[in-house]
Amino acid sequence: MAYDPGNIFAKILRSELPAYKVYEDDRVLAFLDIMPRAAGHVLVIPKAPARNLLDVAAGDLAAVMAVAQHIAQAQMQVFEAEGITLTQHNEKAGGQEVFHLHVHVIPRHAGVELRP
Ligand code: IU
Repeated sequence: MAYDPGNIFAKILRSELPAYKVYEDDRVLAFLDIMPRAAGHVLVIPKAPARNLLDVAAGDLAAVMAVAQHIAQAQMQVFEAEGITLTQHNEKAGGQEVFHLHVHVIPRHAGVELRP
């Protein structure tokens, strides 16, 4: 499937829409999810266009995952998390709603369910 540059995260990358950024480098942006499934829910995205896991360049995927690891380590401290959940959806049938690759990094606490 083709990449649509009109997607919401592409607009955030172009600063056409605001986001609460928590990390940025030349290849990756991380920001708070607007509808967090738990406090501190972060989305990590490549700056290069990629629809999802199926078309992302390997180097961009590696950069995204390295940042996801750093975010997870920070969440363990900042939110006193007891665990971290990563999720990543691909295509509509796979649960994807925004068609720019993103990895959800979600702090978890024992016995606390994710918000819907
Ligand atoms: P999904 O993996 O494509 O299903 O997740 C999309 C996420 O993008 C979802 O958690 C939304 O809350 C989030 N999001 C956002 O952070 N900002 C937005 O403007 C929109 C969606 I639209």
